[in-house]
Amino acid sequence: MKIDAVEVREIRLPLRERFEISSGYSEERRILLVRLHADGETGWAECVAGEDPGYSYETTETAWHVLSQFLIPVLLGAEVEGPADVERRLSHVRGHPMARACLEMACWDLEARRRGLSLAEAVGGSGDPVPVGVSVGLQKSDGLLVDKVGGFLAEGYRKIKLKIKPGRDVEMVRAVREVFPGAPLMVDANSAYTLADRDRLAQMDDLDLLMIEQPLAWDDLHEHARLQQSLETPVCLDESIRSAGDAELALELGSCRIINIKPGRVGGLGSSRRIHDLCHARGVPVWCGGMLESGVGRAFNIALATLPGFTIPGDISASRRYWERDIVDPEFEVVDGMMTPPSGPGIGVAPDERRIDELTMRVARWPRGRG
Ligand code: OSB
Ligand code: MG
Repeated sequence: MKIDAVEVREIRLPLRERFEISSGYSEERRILLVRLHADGETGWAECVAGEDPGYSYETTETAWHVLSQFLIPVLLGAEVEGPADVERRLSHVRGHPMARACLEMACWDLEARRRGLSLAEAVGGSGDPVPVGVSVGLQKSDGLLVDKVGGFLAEGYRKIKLKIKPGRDVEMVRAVREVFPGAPLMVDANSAYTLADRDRLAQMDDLDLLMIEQPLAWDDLHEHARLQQSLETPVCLDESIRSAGDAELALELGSCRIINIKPGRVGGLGSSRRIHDLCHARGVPVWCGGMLESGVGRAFNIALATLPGFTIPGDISASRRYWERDIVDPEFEVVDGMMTPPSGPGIGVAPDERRIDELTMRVARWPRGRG
C-alpha cells in the first residue's frame, strides 16, 4: 500500500478527575492523533506520550517534533507492505518508541480495515471479552482512596492498582486492605524507590498484593533483580521494558516475574506481540497497561489483551472512568469487570470527527500544502 497522506493533530481532553502518580499529575491530556491514508483507506492511532517527561523522556511536544521532522517524511509516498515494514523503516530513529508506535499502529488499523478484520483478529487474538482492571491515582487521604476503591469494586473491576510513593505506601495500602480483605490489589510506584527502601518494600509482603509494579529506577534491571530476591510479592516491570530484548534480559536476570506491556512504550503492536510471545513461551504472565488513552488508543489495548498470554486484567477501564465524553462511538464500557473488543473492521469504533475538530489545538498534514 502506498502512503499517500498523513495527518497529525493535537487534541486537549480534560480528565474527569486529576490523575496523580509518584512523578507528577495530569488534569488534561494533550493527545496526538495520527491518520494514515493509503489506497483509499484510513488508519487511526494515538500517541501515548504524556504532557511532562516524568514517566518517559517522550512528551507530546517531542513526539510532535520527531513525527513531523523524522518519521512521517520517511513514510510519505512509500510503498509499504504492512505494519512490520513500517516498524522496520522507522527503526533507524533511536528511542522515541511512542512516536514510532503510533505510525505502526495506524498501519495495523489501516491493514485490518483493508482485510475486513477486527484489530483483535488482525493481531491474532480472539473476539472474546477480557477481564479488566482500574488504576487509581494518589488521593488526598486514605479515606478518599478507600471510597474510590469501593466504587470501582462495586463496578466489577477485576484488579485494582493503587499508585504509591514514599510516605504514601504501606499504611495507605493497609487501610485499603483492611476494608477489602479479598480484593485483587496491586501497587505501582513508578520508580519512586531505591534499594535503600528494601525493608519498607518488604512490608508489602504482608498485604497480599498481586504484584508491585516498577518500584525502582527505569534503567536498573540489576537492582530490581536484587529486590525481587528479597521480596515474596512478584515484581512487575513497566518503564524498564521497551523491547523484547529488555524483556528477555529482565527475565534472565530475575528482575521481575510479571511484565506490563504498553504498545506505545515498546514501539507498537508488533513489539508488544514479540514480548507477549516470549513471556507466554516461558510461562511468565503479562497484562496490558494503559496511558490514559482516548478511545482510539484504548481500541489497540483491548485488541492486544485478547492474546492468550494476557492472563492478568489490564489497566483498560471504561471510557467514562477517564472522560466526560470519549472521542469514539460507541464508547468503551465495562460490564461485570469485562470489556468486549469491538468486532468491526480495524479499531472497530468510529472517531467522532466533528468533536475531534473542536478539540484540536494544531494540525499538520502531508503532503505539505494540502488543507
Ligand atoms: O504507570 O501505568 C502507569 C498512566 C500514565 C502514566 C503511567 C501509568 C499510568 C496508569 C494509568 O497507571 C492506567 C490507565 O490508563 O488507566
Ligand atoms: Mg506503571
